[in-house]
Amino acid sequence: MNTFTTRALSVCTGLVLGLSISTSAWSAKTLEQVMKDRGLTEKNILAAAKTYTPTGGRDEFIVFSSGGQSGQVIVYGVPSMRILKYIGVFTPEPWQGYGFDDESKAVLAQGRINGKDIYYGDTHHPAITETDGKTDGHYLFINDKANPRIAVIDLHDFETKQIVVSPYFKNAHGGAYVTPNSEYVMDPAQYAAPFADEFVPLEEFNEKYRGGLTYWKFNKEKGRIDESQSFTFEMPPYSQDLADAGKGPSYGWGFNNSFCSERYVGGTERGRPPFEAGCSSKDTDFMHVTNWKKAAELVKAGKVKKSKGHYLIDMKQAVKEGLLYLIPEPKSPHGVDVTPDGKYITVSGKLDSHTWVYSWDKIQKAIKSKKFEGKDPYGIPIIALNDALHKSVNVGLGPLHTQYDSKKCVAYTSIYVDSMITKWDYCQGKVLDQLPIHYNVGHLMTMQGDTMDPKGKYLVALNKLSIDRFNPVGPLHPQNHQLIDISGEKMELLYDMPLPLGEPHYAVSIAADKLKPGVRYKSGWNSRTDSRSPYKTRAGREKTERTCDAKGKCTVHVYGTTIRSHITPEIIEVTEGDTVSLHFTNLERAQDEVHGFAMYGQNVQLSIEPGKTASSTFVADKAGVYPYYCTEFCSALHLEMQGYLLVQPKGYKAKAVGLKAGTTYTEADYKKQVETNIATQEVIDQVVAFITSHNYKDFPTVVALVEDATDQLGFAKGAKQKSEAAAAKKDWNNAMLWANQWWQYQVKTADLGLRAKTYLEENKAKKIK
Ligand code: K7E
Ligand code: CUA
Repeated sequence: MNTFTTRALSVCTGLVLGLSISTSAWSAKTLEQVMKDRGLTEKNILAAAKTYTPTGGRDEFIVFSSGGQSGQVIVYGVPSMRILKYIGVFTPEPWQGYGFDDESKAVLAQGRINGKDIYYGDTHHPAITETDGKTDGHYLFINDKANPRIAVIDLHDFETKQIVVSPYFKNAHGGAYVTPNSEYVMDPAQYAAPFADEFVPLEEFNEKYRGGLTYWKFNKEKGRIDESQSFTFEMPPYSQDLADAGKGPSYGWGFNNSFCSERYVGGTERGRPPFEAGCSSKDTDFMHVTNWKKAAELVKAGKVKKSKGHYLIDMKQAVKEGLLYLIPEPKSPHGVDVTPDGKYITVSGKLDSHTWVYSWDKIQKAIKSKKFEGKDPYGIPIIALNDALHKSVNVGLGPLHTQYDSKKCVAYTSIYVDSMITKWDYCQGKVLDQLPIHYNVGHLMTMQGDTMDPKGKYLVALNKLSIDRFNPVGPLHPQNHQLIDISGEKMELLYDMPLPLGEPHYAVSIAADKLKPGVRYKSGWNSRTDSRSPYKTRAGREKTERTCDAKGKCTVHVYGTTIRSHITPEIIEVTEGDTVSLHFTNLERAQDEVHGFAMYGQNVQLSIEPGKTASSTFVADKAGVYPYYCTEFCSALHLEMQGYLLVQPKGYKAKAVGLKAGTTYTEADYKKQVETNIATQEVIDQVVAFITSHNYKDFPTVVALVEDATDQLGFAKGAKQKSEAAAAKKDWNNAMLWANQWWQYQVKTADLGLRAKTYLEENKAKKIK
């Protein structure tokens, strides 16, 4: 057996042995024994069978959950409840290099408030783009409540591409909700504040503080929000809350609720009762009904004025043009949800036990016949409750949010105070089933349950408290997402998933097969702007350029590359005080061959996915030695993927001695290495013969591996030539080192080849010759 296979086998057997020792005792047990040992019931086993996903298995649905105070998005699968990714959105996230590379810093900078960097977000409501009211899986939006912002995430690479800031609001809870063709993203304000960025005393609350609702225009082709075509409705200083867009018969309209329509301003310091008393004294608040389609036409016709660069529809204009109406809704509501057919709108009052079902048909009739019960203090017409209500259903104490089933008329409402899910019929107005939840459920989510195309099957309860559900980890508990089977008459609880990252308010789901994310970028890609990076670097074209301005300020641009297993350049020399701008292009084409780039003491951490170009700029303000390395275990010689930034003191002169390695090599060393390489080549040839004698082209995974292996073998050839050239000059040191490099590429080739061979064997590839 030659050196290579011996080494490769020793690695493999180690893995296999470890596994077999630990599983042999387990696998000998029968199912009954395991159930007895772990105290599992038959119901538990059934739940496990419904959620367990064997190794290599995939989920039917993908969930995008808000990451709450983490300012991120959490991605997981249903029914396995396995977490797949955290997406950095409003908060720097080092694994993805988000907020560390120049490209993503530019995205975060779009979210500055009054010029100040904001390093976190309070994400609440994600929304997937829709086409004809159905989730299409192209983009995801999420809002930041604390700082009134909306982010755009591209689902082709799961990266945040854009952040927009409201020019008027001082926070915004109710975004993001999309209109049926993602024409607009709805984003209502929450706590009223002056639209101007100036001090206004609370005594002038009624006159100068305002609420509102923004319709952000989304450009589907560009995949970006177009701020210049977005418009905002000025609204009374009620605390506008969640929103939803009309669909089907209610297409063109939007709905959002509000609380504290009492317009109470608090002030326990001034001897007044607290907010919670003053904001819940009336029996009803107001649902706001807006006509976005007509508003968009007015914008297009140039009939809406711009203020702070955005179109602003003031209340006077909205009333005059028939764009804004109010309808009483149950006390302190939380959630407004349009039914999949667009005929009804459900609203729950947190302090009521009823969910109210409004009829779009009735609302429309009242608007058309101008039948109003009066006006609010700002002159907005109010439609009487009786002229809008279809049913009011007693669903339980503290109802919050509603989602829909694939079955007609079936809805699910989260019941906060009673800690349960109520399944009910919104056409007939009757309760069908109730299931206890642990504990205090906030939002709930059925599969695609907020679209015109709900899939039923599963429901996830997003609970506010987890108390005793998991192993204790200190006073700050994980959140709990509970998976529920809703395929039958009765709801069945299947699984508890702890989420250790912020309060995940809301989540949206999509059938997994609708998502088509890529595995690599076009070569030299700036993933944040979706265009070729000006710093794209090809193999062999790496360079370092230093330019100085008239004042003697110098900038060093490093155009580098990464590929298994080296960073080019390996030595970077700059002078103290230089601005250093590193640009690395990952030359890999292979799936999952990401290289990281971290450097001592400079806050540099890049994640360079195949094809990506990522940059980092900093001032080398202190002379010293700064090692850098790759942070992804990308290959056997990953640890050797390293280099040095040498920051030389001003006026430094190198003493004329060459670089010296600790070891020198002889002709015998060189010959021994060449022998190994020849033996390794035989293994490669055998593997190649196996692959090419099978129908490997029918397996895209194998085709990609073969492509990568071919690349590596090409590099091996280059190193071999250098080795032979050095040997011809009897430069045994370099001959041996290049021969070793040649072997490194062979090892990578063989590794890929063996992976391809195993894949073909496991997937029963056919012999073709
Ligand atoms: Cu927590 Cu939608 Cu912000 Cu309800 S929200 S629970
Ligand atoms: Cu590249 Cu480790």
